[in-house]
Amino acid sequence: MKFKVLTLFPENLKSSLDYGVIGRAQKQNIIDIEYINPRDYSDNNYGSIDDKPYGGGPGMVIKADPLLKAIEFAKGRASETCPVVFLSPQGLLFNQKKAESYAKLKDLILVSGRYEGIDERVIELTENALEISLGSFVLSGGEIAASAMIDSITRLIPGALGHEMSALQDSFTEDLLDYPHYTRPELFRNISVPKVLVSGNHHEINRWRLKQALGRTYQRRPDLLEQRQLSDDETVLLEEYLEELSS
Ligand code: 9D3
Repeated sequence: MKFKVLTLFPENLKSSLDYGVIGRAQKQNIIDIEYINPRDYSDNNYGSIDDKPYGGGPGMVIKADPLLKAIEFAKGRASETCPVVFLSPQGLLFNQKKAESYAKLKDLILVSGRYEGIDERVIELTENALEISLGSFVLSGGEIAASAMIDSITRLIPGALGHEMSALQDSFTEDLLDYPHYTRPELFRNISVPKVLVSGNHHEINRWRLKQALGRTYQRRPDLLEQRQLSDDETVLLEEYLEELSS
């Protein structure tokens, strides 16, 4: 996968992507990250890429011309139908399903904004454009969002995680929150590890873990359950979880 990231602060982004899983994936050529700075496409001698918003208001807006030129440069080095993701608070919500579909692509162009926003005509003039948000909270810029998105996509590309069980485990509790984890000691400040986990009965352990995952998802993220059909077994486990709560 080749990521092309348009950013006014390539060094900020690079510093977070050159380490850990993503750093390793780059060294192994599983992914490649190219940084493109719209400032290099400024049409004036001062390299200015922003201006005051029409209609007034606070902040500055990234100008259409240098940004679109930078996008066209990126597109010239990518496949014809390559999506162009604009990271923006106005975007559709990013999720694991989107990460999985992007992980299959040959290349992906990411545009991370700053300031109050970008000239809307850039989005209108860009083919295969889509706006993506990470959630309902305010970041100072799109770089952190781009870095989070690259991370979540990269770890889904075969080989990026090494031969870990993590990816396998994920599918067991797909679309569910994780079950609670414990390690030694068995008794800590008067709280003991759930008995079933020290029973050695792996059928019962798996049943308990799935029950906890279902129960916690029901309580904390009911939105995730609404997108997911529960099997008969899972329905029984969730009912048991709720019963155990009230008893
Ligand atoms: C007061 C208007 N703000 C819009 C909510 C302005 C504004 C805030 C933050 C404009 C840009 C930004 C920078 N954020 C991103 O570029 C961004 C973002 C985010 O802030 N939250 C979640 N996902 C994303 S993706 C890109």
